[in-house]
Amino acid sequence: MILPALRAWPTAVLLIAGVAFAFDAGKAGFSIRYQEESSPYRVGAVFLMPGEVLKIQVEGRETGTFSLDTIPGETAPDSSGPTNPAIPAIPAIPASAHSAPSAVPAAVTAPKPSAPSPPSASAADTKASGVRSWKWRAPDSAGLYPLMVRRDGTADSILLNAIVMVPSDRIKEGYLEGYHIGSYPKSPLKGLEFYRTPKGFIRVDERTARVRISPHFRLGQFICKQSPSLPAFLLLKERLILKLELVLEKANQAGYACETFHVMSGYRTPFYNRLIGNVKFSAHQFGGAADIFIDAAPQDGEMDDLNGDGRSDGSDSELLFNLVDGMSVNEFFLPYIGGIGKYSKNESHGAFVHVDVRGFRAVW
Ligand SMILES: [Ca+2]
Ligand SMILES: [Ca+2]
Repeated sequence: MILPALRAWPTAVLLIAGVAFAFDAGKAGFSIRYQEESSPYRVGAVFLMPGEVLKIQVEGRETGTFSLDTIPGETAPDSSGPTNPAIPAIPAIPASAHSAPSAVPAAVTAPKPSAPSPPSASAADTKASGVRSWKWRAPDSAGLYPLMVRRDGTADSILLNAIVMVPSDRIKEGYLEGYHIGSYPKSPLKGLEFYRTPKGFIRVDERTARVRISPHFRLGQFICKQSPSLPAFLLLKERLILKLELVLEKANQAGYACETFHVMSGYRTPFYNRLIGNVKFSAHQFGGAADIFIDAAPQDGEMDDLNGDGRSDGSDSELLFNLVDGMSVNEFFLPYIGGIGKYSKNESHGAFVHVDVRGFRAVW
């Protein structure tokens, strides 16, 4: 079931894949931090409640000055820098002082006591580092508000698509603007934040379905399969998007050339989750899970024959599963740890792998 609005896009990907495809991870020359996430991607997304204040920071000790542009919205420089551990207390080193003594052999640099010292942390350094942290207040109306972080004077930038959600208190008898949501468990599983009853939902119409939420994924890929009609509402955790990008990059490095994953199942409403007989606390209901497969050659709606045995089945799922599982040993992957399950082909679905970001390891 493919939404009309999305039909044109997979076709374009197929054409790209058919001609000398080279995977581009889509990373900027710097990273930003927002909510609890860190993202190096040139395109990202963040989901906010009306009026919520979003803090965005350029990470690390990047040189140059940065600016944040919004259309529309309001921005104000964040003056709380020194109190925030993510903002280095040490001012950025000016570009001219990059050959710091510690980076050069001692014999060359051993500074004479009388040698003029490089400029100390001062107003000049602050000017060189510039503003790199902002607070942006989300508007009161639900919708898409693109934010652009730019390294001034360069083409280096990150587009963060801020999407203001519709508050969940507008759900009436299980329906939000006519869309069947159902009802969430009254309290979260084991008190975990991941399973908290959602405060708001992302409204997806034909336009926002096509919005990029990362270099290789669009919002429409995560709509619940309960109905093809729009608008729909969904939940999506920013961390899941980042995890999918990491896994996609790894898959391409492993030789499985693919521009995106086929998301067989992303968000599921409690209504739909119950309909298909899934567990009460399915990670899909909280926007933190995706059932995925690689579908690039051929792009036929089925897992590709990754192991080249002429069949699309559980052994292909196992290869993708092992790839994700193998990432778990890396320290950088710790925030993305979650559930991972492999599924073979049966009469109701093809081969796929479940990944989620529930915060603790679960394997099946
Ligand atoms: Ca395929
Ligand atoms: Ca196979």
